[in-house]
Amino acid sequence: MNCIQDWPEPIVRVQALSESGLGRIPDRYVKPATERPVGMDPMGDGDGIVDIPLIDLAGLFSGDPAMVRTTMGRVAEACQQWGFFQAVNHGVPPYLMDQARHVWREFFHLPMEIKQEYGNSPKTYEGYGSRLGVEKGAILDWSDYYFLHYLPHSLKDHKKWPAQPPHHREVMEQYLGELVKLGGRLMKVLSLNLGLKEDYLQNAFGGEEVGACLRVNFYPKCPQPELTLGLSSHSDPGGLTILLPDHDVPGLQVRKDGKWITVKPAPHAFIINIGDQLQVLSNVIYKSVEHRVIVNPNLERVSLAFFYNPRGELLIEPAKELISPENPALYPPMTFNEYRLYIRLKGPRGKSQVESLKSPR
Ligand SMILES: O=C(O)CCC(=O)C(=O)O
Repeated sequence: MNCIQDWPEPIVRVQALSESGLGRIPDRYVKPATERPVGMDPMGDGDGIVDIPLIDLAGLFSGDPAMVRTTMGRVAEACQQWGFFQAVNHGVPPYLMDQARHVWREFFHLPMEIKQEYGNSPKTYEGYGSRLGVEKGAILDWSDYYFLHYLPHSLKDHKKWPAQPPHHREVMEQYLGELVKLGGRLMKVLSLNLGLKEDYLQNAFGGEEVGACLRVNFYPKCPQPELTLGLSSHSDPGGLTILLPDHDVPGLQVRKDGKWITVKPAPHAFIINIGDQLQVLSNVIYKSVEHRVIVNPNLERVSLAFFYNPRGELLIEPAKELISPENPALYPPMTFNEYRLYIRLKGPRGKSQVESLKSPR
């Protein structure tokens, strides 16, 4: 799928840089002045007034039609106005969320030679990585990550998942199984909220065999957080993202009306956001929104981003039911495999791809 076979430069692990105790970050990580996180709010305390919506999903499963309607309404509003929300009472057991984060933190603290066995290449991105994009000389982000496939079954390969710490694969199988269920439930809510049949989006994504993958982000402590980013601004290229943040360490910032808002994670909440493929399918009723991650001088941070995506070879285009002479389709059909080549080659670049493909109204 991707013609690039290898990284353009030797890979440097950001964690190793951080642990070397350096006082200044190398120039490779210094962002241009316009991209630096001015007015940082590393603990998400801010003015405490603005945050993304927090939605209690228990209402969806309550059996009470009024509660179901109210909750669906809140989800619809969040998808249209924010492209982001936090969800509590989502059905995934809290102990499993904690275990999943814990086994990954343990993985990143294994000796480097064990982690290097899983070193990735830009061909598939699977494994242990330290950069997105293959442009020689690019300014890099202050993070390492691990990427793996869960669905479709043909792409899942346990040999590419860490074998350590013990129980890692077992915990992740259980966790990812739960997230696929949650993703499926949310697809129904999002479809109905668009006035589509309940199974519309699920079918558009491939039915039983959607694409599902995980990127675990590890943001080491950074001696000069004001000069860099853990992850540059981007919208997610896929369908729906279900993020397990680090509950103790805020870092995710969402762009709203030109301002960056630091999300304050609620206990055992997931942060859910719309990706570009849902912006396309909904013909921009739902919006994918730019977000980025700031880093911290005293605390490392771990987050698990689960991507519920269309299967790679399916054509994605605006739903016919949402198109009319007054609302023409804003996007041409494109497979997700073709679509995601952009971020895989260029790295995170705000909303440039989804905006450049949109036809002017
Ligand atoms: O670490 C985070 O909070 C966000 C991660 C993210 O945006 C991503 O992995 O795409």
